[in-house]
Amino acid sequence: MTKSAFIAIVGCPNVGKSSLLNAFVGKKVAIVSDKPHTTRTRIMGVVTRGETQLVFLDTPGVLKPHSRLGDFMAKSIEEAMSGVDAALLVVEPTPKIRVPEEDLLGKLKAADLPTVLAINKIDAVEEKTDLLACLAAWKDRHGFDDLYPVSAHTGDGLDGLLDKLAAYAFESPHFFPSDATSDQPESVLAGELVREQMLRLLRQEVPHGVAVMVEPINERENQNGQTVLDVEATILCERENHKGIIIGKKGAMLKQISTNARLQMESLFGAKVNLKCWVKVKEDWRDRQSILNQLGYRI
Ligand SMILES: Nc1nc2c(ncn2[C@@H]2O[C@H](COP(=O)(O)OP(=O)(O)OP(=O)(O)O)[C@@H](O)[C@H]2O)c(=O)[nH]1
Ligand SMILES: [Mg+2]
Repeated sequence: MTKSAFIAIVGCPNVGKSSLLNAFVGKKVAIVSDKPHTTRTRIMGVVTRGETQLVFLDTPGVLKPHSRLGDFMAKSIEEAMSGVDAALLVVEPTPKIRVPEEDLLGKLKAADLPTVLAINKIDAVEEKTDLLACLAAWKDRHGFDDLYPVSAHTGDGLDGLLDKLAAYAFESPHFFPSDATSDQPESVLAGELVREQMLRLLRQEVPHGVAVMVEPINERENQNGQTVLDVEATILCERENHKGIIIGKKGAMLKQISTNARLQMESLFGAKVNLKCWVKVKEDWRDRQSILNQLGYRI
């Protein structure tokens, strides 16, 4: 008898939602960076263990929208929270409860959604008493089904958390094949890996103003019989000077971005990748609905 559950992963920016999703799935299906607002769309990650399939919905960190892209990000959190079987609220290992978290708690309560709390990054906590203070601060809030101190980096606590989440599964067909890991097509994952390198290598305002469009990926065999994926990515940025920064001196930055992204793609797709990247300026793309639609930032 097969079982499934849909689980929304919610929380403030940068708390490690996407890192946890990747740790659950065992593969990088969502990009990660040390800058807030890395995730822009709802991304599904799939974990199938025997009869039970868990479908996780990773969401952008809660924020106040400042553009149409921001509106879309906020809506994708709301959408993820409706129609799931449970929510996983991820927080930093500190006793401080932040305003957006208070808002989220209100929404989870209104939706009457069973919620588990994950206190992430416990590997970074030096004093045990700090963690105890954090547990105490959250314990009596909201009526969580359970609280789990975990680390997406070391894997600490994740088995117990997954077992707990699996208990929300109910009798139903599986929604994805048992070997599926994500609902994102390869071209979207490839674009995200390019964006991830920009988040890592460039200063804050530049990567937040970029989007990456990838043509349908062509698969072929080279003369040695190896599978090669041809990936053509166009990086959209908001200003001429940003274009200059992305390309770098004699193209050095763009080369670094594409080499790193290509290596990530090769490990994710298990094939050789031939990646070509172009940079184009499209002012105000974050507020232009037609471009947002093309990029898939629409509900
Ligand atoms: N020490 C430590 N750092 C972590 C852990 N999990 C995530 N991080 C770091 O926290 C930062 C944010 O991680 P993400 O997974 O991108 O966070 P997010 O919540 O998805 O962020 P947004 O998509 O921007 O909302 C990255 O620098 C991660 O490496 C953890 O278990 N321990
Ligand atoms: Mg994220």
